[in-house]
Parts: sequence; structure tokens; C-alpha cells
Amino acid sequence: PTTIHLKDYTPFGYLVDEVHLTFDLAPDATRVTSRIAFRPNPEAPGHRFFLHGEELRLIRAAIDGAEVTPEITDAGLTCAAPDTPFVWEAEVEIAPAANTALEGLYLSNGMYCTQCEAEGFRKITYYPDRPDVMSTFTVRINGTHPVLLSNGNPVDSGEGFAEWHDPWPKPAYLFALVAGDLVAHSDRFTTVSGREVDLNLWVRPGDEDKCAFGMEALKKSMRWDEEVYGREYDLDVFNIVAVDDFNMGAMENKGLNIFNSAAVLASPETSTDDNFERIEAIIAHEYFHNWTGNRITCRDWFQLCLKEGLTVFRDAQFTSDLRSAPVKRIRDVIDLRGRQFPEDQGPLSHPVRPESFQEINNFYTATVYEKGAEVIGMLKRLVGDAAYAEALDLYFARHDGQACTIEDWLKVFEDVTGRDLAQFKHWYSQAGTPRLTVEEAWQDGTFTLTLSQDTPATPGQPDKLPQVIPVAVGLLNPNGDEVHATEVLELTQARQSFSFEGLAARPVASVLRDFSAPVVLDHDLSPEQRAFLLAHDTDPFNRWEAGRSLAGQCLLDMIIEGTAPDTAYLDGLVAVLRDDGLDPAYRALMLGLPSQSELAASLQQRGLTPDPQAIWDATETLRQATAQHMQDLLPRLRAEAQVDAPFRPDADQAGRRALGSATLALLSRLDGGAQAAADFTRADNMSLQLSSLSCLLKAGKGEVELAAFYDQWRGDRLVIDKWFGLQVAMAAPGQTAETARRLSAHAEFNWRNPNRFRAVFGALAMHHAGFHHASGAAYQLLADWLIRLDPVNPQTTARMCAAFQTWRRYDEGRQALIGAQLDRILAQPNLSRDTTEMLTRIRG
Ligand code: B3K
Ligand code: ZN
Repeated sequence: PTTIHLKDYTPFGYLVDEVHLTFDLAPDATRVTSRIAFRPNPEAPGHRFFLHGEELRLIRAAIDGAEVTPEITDAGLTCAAPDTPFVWEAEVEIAPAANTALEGLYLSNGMYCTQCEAEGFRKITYYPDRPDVMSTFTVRINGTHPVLLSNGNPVDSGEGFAEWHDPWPKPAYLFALVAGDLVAHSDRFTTVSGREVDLNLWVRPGDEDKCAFGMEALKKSMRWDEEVYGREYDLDVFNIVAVDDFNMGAMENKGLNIFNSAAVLASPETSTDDNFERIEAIIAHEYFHNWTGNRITCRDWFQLCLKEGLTVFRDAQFTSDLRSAPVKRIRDVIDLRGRQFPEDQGPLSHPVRPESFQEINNFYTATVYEKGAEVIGMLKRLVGDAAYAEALDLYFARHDGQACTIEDWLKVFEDVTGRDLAQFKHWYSQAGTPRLTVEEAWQDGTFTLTLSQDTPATPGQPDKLPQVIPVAVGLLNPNGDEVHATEVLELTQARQSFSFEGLAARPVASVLRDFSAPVVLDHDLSPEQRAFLLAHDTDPFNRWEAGRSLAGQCLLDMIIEGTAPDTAYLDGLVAVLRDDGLDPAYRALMLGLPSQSELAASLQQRGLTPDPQAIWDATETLRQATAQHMQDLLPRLRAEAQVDAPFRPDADQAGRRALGSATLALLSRLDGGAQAAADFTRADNMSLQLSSLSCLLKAGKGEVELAAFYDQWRGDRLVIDKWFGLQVAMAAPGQTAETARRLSAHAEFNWRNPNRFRAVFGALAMHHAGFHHASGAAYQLLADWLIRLDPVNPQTTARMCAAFQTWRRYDEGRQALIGAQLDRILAQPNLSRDTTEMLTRIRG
């Protein structure tokens, strides 16, 4: 396999002025006719004329009307081309019905649909399929389906055809086409300058009742981007299509976003509160890409974080504005630690801007997206809100219509602030999670914090330079009052001291407030100091973090020393949960524990070998102790969590239901699931139905309810995904693999559908003690299925391989078991480039 390097970037030798495409749709033989106006690129003279193309059958090619016979390989074609402007024409045949990889043009339940990012357009026709080649597109679709969609504005339509024109130059990865028997949920939006935009959410007949929430989210996103970023929509129509077979969440194609059904369809009966929040965020994310991604795109795929990090950052701001900022921040940090930290601390570690890849689809990672967003958050914190806003205005003004780099991005900040960002740029080039160590000193009214940073070696990067780390700090005096408000310390050296003078008594330091940098914090506080912060910290994130670290320390002590649960944690928790001045959503988060995988990482960082079963046992013991300790409080919490108003998926009700669900989980440990069974019976929304069912399964009960749930939701594919996933997630460690195996033999286990595959095997990989059960049964089962899926859908297979990325943490026995499975998969003939690259990197 070839490796592509950032340092080898060269521009394409030709510019594209116009693209005309005609599709004659047919499942086994779709004809794609292209007419493309090329002209030599003055910035890259003398380059050969090469067009990407894969799995295409070329029927005819011509330059300026004269037929040509190009030289064709697996990757594309080349032929002699004029050094003056010319028109390229080609006719190719493709087979959407045979496309199970869900990249390029494919069929899903009889509907034609495309996915082109990153390099799928080359499976549709011959083209310079690279993001720095931008052009306007005119598309004619000939087909029998009632709904025929492409990018831009509708130009013409009639019996069996439709024509679309997109006036905004775009790279081919933003091309989209949809043809299906679809119905629209429609609305309108008037932009700030008065443009009338038709909004349509296209779904399968039968899904009309699941559109209203997504449409509202879209309108809120459009308004928010005008108000907060001054960005207005730029076409007469905005279409969203829901499709059942999709490799990711959604795709920001210009004017025609395509969504995984699971990321857009919502109703109170079928969607949990988490589903609603996620759908709202994804709709916003894809919409925000219209400016950060589409109008300003990436020069090459190494710059992916330019659009993804920024757009994740923007959608997080949106969610914080609409819902609760502290709750969103805490949830994002939980997610970062759950997905990005393991990636950054293992064999798949790569910089936010990678320097090489074999298959770019393998780099749509938590590091590029979530750490990429954290880097922007740090930049904003360092320059301040006003300079951030000014820099973004300059970015849009300067780079509209261009394909840009991280250098362009940083330059607008340098120009606006006069600040040198050379050191800050290490955040884009150095992989690994920095460890931030805090030492304290107290003398004569002066409190000194000495901060040191150290980033461990990562693959290909043995030595690291110090980075710029914004460390938000506040100080509390011993009676719990804040004596020094949040201040951002800028750590630029390996080790640096910061002093606070004139204090009457030794303060307690609240460090890394709001999680001001994506680092592992090593601040040696006593349980009493943590309990103090849990009770008094004015920073909501750090107050939560104090509880979290208390719980983590307690669990580690239980695992390492075999001690009993620490009462400092339990008492502190009770005090916070009692405080009905605190948002129920926030209190629900307080009841969470560090994930078992996180605990495994902490043990590894202490030089110990994690035993997944011991981690499971300690977690169970602490949960049980918490339930007992809080016994008297549980009824009161249930009452506070009660929602009397009609269902609304807003932050207030969602927070109450989250607290209700966390309380029910504890209660179920005391009453054997009696309350959960009652809740299940009266449940009139999916959050309650699912949380009560999970409590029953956890208690080893719920057989009847599980069957009832299945019967009730038989016809709803998205709810049935939940039914599959929940059983795996709630299985005891010794039963997890067998549960997944049994479900994979179920008649409804349509493994070619990525949502269904992930429902079972994603849940298996997430079940720490179940996946790492000493028998190795789960390793073997997952490997069997990855081998089966790879020839059908390499992208989803490769993504699931990440389940093995932490394998070096564990004991020799487990490493041998996993190593054998990795080798077995790697030995398969014709293994995809995607999976080969992932497993080779994981194998190390
Ligand atoms: N840009 C797409 C992801 C494309 C993934 C290609 N394998 C969705 C998003 O980030 O908005
Ligand atoms: Zn995105």
C-alpha cells in the first residue's frame, strides 16, 4: 500500500471552471456522462493530466470533441492534454446495486444515495478528486423515482428528470445525488438579509412523524450562525435526506445534507433524550459546515481538522447556548476521555494534523474532531473572545471560496492579535496527551503553583517539545470563598512557577477549570481537599471533576489495596445530591463514575497491569455502597426528577429524566428491580422505557419486558437497534460474548447495515469487562465478524478495529489472545487497505 505524505503536496496542474454531469440511473448499470471545462493551472505548469477513477467502466472519452484513448489503471486515467483551456467528456458505467461499501453511488432500500467524502467521487466518474480543485456543478438526473435531488438550486424538472445547479464552487467530495420514493417535511426560513429558503427533510413514507424536531433544530442552527458568527445561508433551498444505510452520522454536501436515519429521525416514543441532543448537534454541525468546510474548504486531507475541529467547536458552542454550558462541557470531557485519550495514548496516536496516511477514511478520528475542537477552545481562551470573533471575521473575509491550510487559519489569529503562534502550532503537529503536573508551595502569604508538562512518546514521535498550555486556575480560602477568580496561566516551558501574593491563609487551588486544556492532570490532592472542592468550587466543571477524581481514587484504592469504599466520596456525593439548587442534569452527572476503560488507563499509568474483572468488581461494589449510602435520599431525588408537563425534549426535562434514571439504577440495586418494572409499564417515552429496561436486565430480570419491547417496536429499525445493543451492554462479563453471538444469529441481525452491526459489536467493544473476558471469546467473535464484513464494507470494519487499540495495557495472556486475532485478520487474502492499515498500526 502507498503512503501519502503532507510534505509531498503539490497543486493540481489544471483548474476546473465548470462541471456538467448527467446520470441515467439504473441499479446495475448507471450511465454517468461528464463534461468538464479544464484550463492549465498557472501555479502548477507542465503537470500531467491525471484523473482519479475507481471501479468505473469507461465507455467513451473525448477532448474538445475528439475521441481519446486514455491509459487506465486501478487508480485512474491519464492522457495527453492541451496546454490551453479544453473540454473533457467522458461516459462511464457504474453499478450502484453492487456497491455495499456505501461509498460513491449506492442503493439503500431502493433509494439512490451518494457518499463522496473523502475520496468517493472517483467511484462515480473520472475527476481530479481532491479538495483543492473547486468548481461549479450542473447536474441532470434521469430516473423513474419521484424525488431526484442534487446540490444547489433546482433549475428544471419534469416527468423522469430533474436538473440542479450549484453556483458555489466546491470540491467533488461535497457532491451529492439522491433519487427515491421520499416524502418531505417542509418549512421555510428567511435569512437575516431577507433570502427566502425552502427547507425540506426527506424521509421514507412512514417516517413523517419523526421530522419535526430535526426541522426545528435546523432553523435554530441557521439563526444561531447568523447571530453568533454572522454567517448567512447562500442558496434558495436546503435539503436534508435520511438514509438507513450510512457509514457515519451525516454528511455536509452543499445544499443537500445526507443523514444516517439514526442521526435525524426523532420522536418522544422512539428517541431518548440523548438521541434528541445528539440529533440537534449533528444537524447544527452539518449546517455549520456550509461556511466552515464548504465555502472555505481544505487544501488537502491532512488539513481535515481545519473544518472538523472548527465545526465541532461551533456545534459545541451552539449546544451550550441552547442547553446548559457546564453540562455540555462535562459531557464533552467524558467523551474526550472515553474516545480520544485512549487513541492518543495508544498505537493509533496521531497529531491533530496527521503527516501521512494510507487510507484517509481512517483519520476521521476523535483526535482530528474532538481534540481538534479542544485546540480551538484553547486558542480562544488564549486570545480572548473579542479577538477570536475578529479573527473569525477575517478568516471568512480572506478565505471565502478557497481551499485552506492550518497555516492560513493560524495566520488570521496572528494578524489580529500580533501574537506569534509558532509554539501553539505544536498542538497540531505533536501527538499524545500531555501530562500536567502541579506542585504547590506556601510561604509568608504567597502561594506558588509549579506546573510541569511532559508528553509521552507516540508512534514516530519519540521526543516532544513543550506546548502552550492554558491552565485556568482559581483559589478558594479555607472557608470555601473564592479569593482569586479564574485566571488563565500560560504554561509555555517544561516547568514554570506562578505565584499568588497577599493571601491570608493557604488556599485550595482549583486547577484546569472548565478543562482548559486536553491534558491528564496530576495534582496530588488529599481526599479531604477534593471533598472540599466538591463542596465549594465555583467552577461547575471542576466541582464535578472533584467528585469524579474522588470516585476514581476510591476505585483505584479498592482495586489496588482491596480497601472498602471511601466515605469521603460517599458523604460528599450525598451533600451535592441533596442540594436542590443544583440543576438535575448536573446532579445526574455527579452520580457517574469514571469508565472502566479509564480506570484501566489510570492503572497502566501507575505501572500496573489492569485486570478488567477486578475493575468490574470494584465498580459494582462502589455502586452497591452508593445505593445503600443514599437509600434515604433516593425517594426525594425521584420526586425532584418527576416530570409532570407533557413531554418536551429540552434540557430541563432531559435533565430531570437523567436524574430519574440514575436514581432508578441505584434503587434497583436495593429493590431487585421492582420499581424499574413498574416504571417500564407506565413509560410513555423512550428514555424511561429504555432506562427501566436496562435496570431490569442489570438485575438479571426483564425477560418478559424485553420480549414486550421487541413486539412493540418490531417495525421500527432504529428502536430495534437499541434492543440489540442494550442486551449486550447489560450482560454480565461472562455472558457478553455469548449474548452478542446469540444476537448475531437473530433473523433481524442484518449485518450489512452499519447501524445494526454497530448496535451489537459496538456494544460488545464498549463492554470493558465483557470484551476483555479472560476466555478471549469476545476477541474471537469480533474478529470473525470483522473478517466477514471487510470485503463488504471496509470503512465500517476498519473503524471497529479500534476496539483492539488498547491491547498492550493488558496481561500477557490477553495480549497473546488479541495478538492471535489480529494476525488471523491480517492473514486474510485481499484484506482492504482500510483494515490493513488500522491493524498494522495497532499491531505495532
Ligand atoms: N464530513 C463528514 C464525515 C465524512 C467521513 C468520511 N469517511 C461528516 C462530518 O464530519 O460532518
Ligand atoms: Zn464535520
